[in-house]
Amino acid sequence: MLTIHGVTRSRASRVIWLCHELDLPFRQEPVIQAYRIADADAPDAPMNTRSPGFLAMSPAGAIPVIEDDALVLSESLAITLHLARKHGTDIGPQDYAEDALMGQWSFYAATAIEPDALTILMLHNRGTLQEADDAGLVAEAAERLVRPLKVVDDHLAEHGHLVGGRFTVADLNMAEVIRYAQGHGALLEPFVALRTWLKACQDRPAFHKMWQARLSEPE
Ligand SMILES: N[C@@H](CCC(=O)N[C@@H](CS)C(=O)NCC(=O)O)C(=O)O
Repeated sequence: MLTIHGVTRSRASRVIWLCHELDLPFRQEPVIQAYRIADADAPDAPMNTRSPGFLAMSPAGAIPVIEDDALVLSESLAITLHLARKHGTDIGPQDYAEDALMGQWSFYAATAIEPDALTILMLHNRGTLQEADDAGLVAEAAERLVRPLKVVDDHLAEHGHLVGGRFTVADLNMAEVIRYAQGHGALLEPFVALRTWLKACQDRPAFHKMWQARLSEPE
């Protein structure tokens, strides 16, 4: 059976959402981020991203990681693309061109959107703006995001989805990355097609199932 290493309050959420979309059974090992534990190196610390046992499997020391038979795979978007390719019906690529486009949108999410969206998650969404510097960083991140979000919004306004006119792993990957910036209402406000699409993605039963599991984990 597929094993997912990583708590749901992490980028493992992407993999778990996809597994629910695919009705794919999995076992979850709740490896937690080291920075969320007071003493990650203590002998009684829970399995975390600095635990020797975890590092032996995945030296990059980050979650999620999957074990899929003999394959050990890290990088959340590589994992979702792999699983969609392997198990996907409509959610995965139907030909090489779709495969390429799903990769294109996923890498765009990871490189053009995720770093600044994470800044917004960390400094804006959590209401931890403590210093004027933080407000400045959020404003700069939001300004940089306008261009890539417009690219996504324009595409969605014309096509409804990112690839193939249907919900695919590309939408899932992009929606999970844009979710980090979702708390910044003013940033997303002009992008009507994007907001409509994001709501539809997050209305999916498989997303809800993942989200409930996420909420049931300690913060
Ligand atoms: N690009 C990687 C990033 C993985 C990553 O940074 N994961 C975070 C949790 S969401 C983590 O494991 N951090 C470990 C730590 O800081 O100790 C991916 O998409 O999987």
